[in-house]
Amino acid sequence: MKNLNKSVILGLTIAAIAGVIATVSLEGQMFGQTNTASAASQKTFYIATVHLDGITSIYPASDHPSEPYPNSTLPSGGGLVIKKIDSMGGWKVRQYMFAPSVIVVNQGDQVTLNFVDVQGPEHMITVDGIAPQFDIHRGEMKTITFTADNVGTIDFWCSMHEPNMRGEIVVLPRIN
Ligand SMILES: [Cu+2]
Repeated sequence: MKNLNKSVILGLTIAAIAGVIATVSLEGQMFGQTNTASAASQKTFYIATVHLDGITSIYPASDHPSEPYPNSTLPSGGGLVIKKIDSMGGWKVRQYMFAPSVIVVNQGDQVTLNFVDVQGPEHMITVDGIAPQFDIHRGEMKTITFTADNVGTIDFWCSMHEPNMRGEIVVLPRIN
């Protein structure tokens, strides 16, 4: 029994010392005393191509009021479209976009962007300074990898759906 107690006390003492060492090590990391390069992480994102559709009719329905066909012009470029009124009086407005459209990483991170074409038969995507224009078709995934070397922003866009199918990668300073 005595021996058991001694070994328990010894075990607790070792655990306490290990705890102190672990705490010191953690504080070292918090105050940036360790190698900052080792703190960079791998970040992976899936960015879908999507479109929002507002669907309505010039005629009232039991659960929806009538909506007149709009007498306005949206920017050209393909990203914002008003479909012609159909024979039943229905019409719709469409907006193409990336989801998500804002990506946040830290300087030094290894970044993987997986672009997935979910909606729209084709898109032509550029990631500024990272990937020259590439096309993607529905059901395809194209992967871009890079290291976020500089603090700032990196734009990406689809040239088939201007001016609004755009996104931004925000590279924040690394805080260790
Ligand atoms: Cu597009």
